Amino acid sequence: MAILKILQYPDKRLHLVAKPVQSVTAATRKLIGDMAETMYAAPGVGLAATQVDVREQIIVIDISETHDDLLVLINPEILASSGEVDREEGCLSVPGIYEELRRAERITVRALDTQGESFTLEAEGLLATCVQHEMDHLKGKVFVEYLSQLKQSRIRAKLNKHRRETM
Ligand code: K1U
Ligand code: ZN
Repeated sequence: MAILKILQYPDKRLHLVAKPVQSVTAATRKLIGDMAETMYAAPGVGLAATQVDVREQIIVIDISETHDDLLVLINPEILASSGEVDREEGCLSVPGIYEELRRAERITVRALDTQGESFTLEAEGLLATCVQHEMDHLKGKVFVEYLSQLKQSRIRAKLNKHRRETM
């Protein structure tokens, strides 16, 4: 397996829209293994293929503390959602920035697994937030883009300052 480079906001490639996976192959499973390793190493609780510069609808998530509960969603679709909840979000493509966003509290998602089999997942809490955050990445949307223009320009300035200081 390999650790992949995670694109950093405001990289334009984070705004590209991912295409559905036509067939789940050994190459798809290799990419999923690399994405999981990259997510665990970061560390993070989720990663979308868009963040590693691959335009395919693939997400990995593991919200367990023991890193042994990997969820893989290929071509995910939200079938139903209910409620609203405010939760603080972070993003491996926007390091050091945590902001509260309002999203659906519970969702029902249909996706393919690593064998190409369709399954349905009922999610709530952090898992539901994480699935919605990662599905936004597949659509080319980064969580900070829900915030006001003022907040977004402050975030860009903070990231630029941090990058200048660490160059
Ligand atoms: O999409 C990403 O960049 C991953 C992101 C997922 C996420 C977290 C929280 C709310 C919504 C979406 C992260 O993993 S940010 C890092 C993080 O949350 C974390 C890092 C170390 C330990 C536990 C959590
Ligand atoms: Zn993210």
